[in-house]
Amino acid sequence: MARILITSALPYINGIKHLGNLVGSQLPADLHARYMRARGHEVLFICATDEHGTPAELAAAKAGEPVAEYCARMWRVQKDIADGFRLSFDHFGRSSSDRNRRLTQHFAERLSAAGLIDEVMERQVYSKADGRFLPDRYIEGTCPNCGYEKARGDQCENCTKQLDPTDLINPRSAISGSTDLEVRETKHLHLRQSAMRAHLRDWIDTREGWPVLTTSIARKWLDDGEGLQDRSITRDLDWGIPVQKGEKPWPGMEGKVFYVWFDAPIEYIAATAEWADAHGLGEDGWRRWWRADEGAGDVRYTQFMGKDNVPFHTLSFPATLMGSAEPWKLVDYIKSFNYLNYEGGKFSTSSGRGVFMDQALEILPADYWRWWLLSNVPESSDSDFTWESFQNGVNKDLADVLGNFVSRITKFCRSRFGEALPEGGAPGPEEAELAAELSRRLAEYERAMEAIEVRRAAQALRAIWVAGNEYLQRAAPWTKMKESPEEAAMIVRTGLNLVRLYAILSRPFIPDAAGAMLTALGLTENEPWPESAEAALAALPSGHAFTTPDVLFAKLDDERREALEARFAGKG
Ligand code: B3M
Ligand code: ZN
Repeated sequence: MARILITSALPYINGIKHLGNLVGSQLPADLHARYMRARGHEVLFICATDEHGTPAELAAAKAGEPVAEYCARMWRVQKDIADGFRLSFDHFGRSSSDRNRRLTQHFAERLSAAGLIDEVMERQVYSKADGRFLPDRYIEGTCPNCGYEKARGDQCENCTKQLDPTDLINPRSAISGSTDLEVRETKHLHLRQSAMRAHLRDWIDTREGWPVLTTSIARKWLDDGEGLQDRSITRDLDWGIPVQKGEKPWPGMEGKVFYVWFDAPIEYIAATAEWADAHGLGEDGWRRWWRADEGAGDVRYTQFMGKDNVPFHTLSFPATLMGSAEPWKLVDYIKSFNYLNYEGGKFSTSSGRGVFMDQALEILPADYWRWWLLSNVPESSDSDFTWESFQNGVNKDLADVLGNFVSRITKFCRSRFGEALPEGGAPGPEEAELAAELSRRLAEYERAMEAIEVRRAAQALRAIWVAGNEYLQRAAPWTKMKESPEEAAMIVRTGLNLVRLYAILSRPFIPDAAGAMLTALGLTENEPWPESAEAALAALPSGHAFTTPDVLFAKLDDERREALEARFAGKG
């Protein structure tokens, strides 16, 4: 048994996420957590809302709410939706927690003591109309790199280039639209990432077996030098973690807060502490996951995120941890994802294009989405959500293959033998062949799940479902009832054991349907992972009672699909 720490990138607080956000971090992280738990490992799965920075302030202002109240309310909304999708976080924290404040200020103090923080007089854009500085998203203008006209002060959404507010051409305030801007001096803290460049490069170069998507992004930043310029870790904002050296004031930095990307990843640690607090586990409770000198040496830590978050996790956050000169646990594996598009374009909140997490759950239960999203995850390239593909995945894989199998075998047994596994007969060559195929497929499935190759795992699981259907079709117990009822009984027993096996193997992907299958068989979620396919085919003995479950998956018909297509097409 191993100890496995899993974090998903923290969803930003400013609104409900779309399906692309879900499939780019939280959902595959949940798949991994569920699988590792099923294999008997000690798993800690952590997520939280990312609550600081300009987007939170802007969204709260738009909602007409004080930002603290806005964040508290949106945390609840996001938590309920996460529950709705059955994301099995051990803790869903908040980056505005007191734990995160203390840890963030602690890291700043350590980095300063290590000589890795410079106090720099910066030239920042000040808006006279708004009476304030305009950091990050408070300012918009034309991207100097690609000419996109709605680039924000921190980054161009179009070409992903990281920007400084003063880089923008034709800048304007995102609050008032005012162009009456001037550049003023203001003091900020810079993290000397450049001083850690060689160290970070060594670390990246020695990460074996990391996905190319992850390391190529990290190397690009290292080589360009772009990501490793010394970057400001503070802002002129009200909302955020006050700049302090540990619990002491930081002279000259009064009224400023840490930059959201400085404190957000620290929340992975802080949320673990929040979790320990909530369970009365004390300081050791979280430190054994995060401090190499206090037991975290044998933890395997995996992070999940979209590709745009990779630089912060391969360079900035490790720089914070390494720079502290304390033995913090570094990530062992970063699984990153490409983007999910919507019907050939981008998801868009502003034009109502694409499906958002709350809407999805109103349309169909979580499992339908989980299955399609995970089996089409943008792993090796961007992928595209289309209603047609979704309809196909639901109708073919879930309804025709898995759902149909479960319904056919349970109904047949009930009508011919009653609701218990029938007695008689002994497995023959057909069953041996089935066992051999399943054991090959099972090994494939396990290999893919261990390696977090999500699409491959989904394919292997689908092939396992198909194998059962084909077996049932070949063995045809309905035609054997007359000439050889014993043999028919044995086939039915094998089929009902397949239902059990499918429930156990499918749980990480479709937990609700798997739960319904187990319940129908009078079993609980504690059914162990199969030792072998052969043993699994005979796990439930004759006489074991079951109930016939309701339809597991309903089909999505053309009419409904067309209505949904129209509803989410966006305005214009
Ligand atoms: N909040 C993701 C985003 O909103 C960002 C992730 C933080 S992970 C520490 O793009
Ligand atoms: Zn650009």
